Amino acid sequence: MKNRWLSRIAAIGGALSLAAAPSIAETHIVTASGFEFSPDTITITEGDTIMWTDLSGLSHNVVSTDCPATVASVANGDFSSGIPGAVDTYSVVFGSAGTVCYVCEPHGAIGMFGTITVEAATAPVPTMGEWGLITMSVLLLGFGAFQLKRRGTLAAVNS
Ligand SMILES: [Cu+2]
Repeated sequence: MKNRWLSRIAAIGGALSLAAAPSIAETHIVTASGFEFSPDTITITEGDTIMWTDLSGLSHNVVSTDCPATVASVANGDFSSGIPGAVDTYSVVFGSAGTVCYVCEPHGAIGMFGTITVEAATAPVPTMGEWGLITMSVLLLGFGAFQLKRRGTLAAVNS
């Protein structure tokens, strides 16, 4: 009887831990390729990072602008990699859903700009308390499986 309850608790715990499975934040690379960003449009998930690379070779930078980005776009102050060519890589974490536009200041007028679409995360990232609950659920699931296996073994011995 006790084992049956443990098994049920373990099954519920397993289901809870699957339901609360966190989405893993990713880093997406956008390369300054010649006088273009590649890719120049990208869709990411809330919490993801964009890392721009190869900014120093042809003196590029990355500055946020209002959307849509155009050849006339200017910095809006949300983020900036600084003086063109000063850094080779630059990263920004996008924590909220929406559309973000950016431009390379020296080359924006010849079309070097891009757009990032940030989609809402499908599941919230668990808090530390939720991680504890998930850990406990996995342990209960494992214990339940162990109990089921042990009962099966005992039944075989007794028959
Ligand atoms: Cu540039």
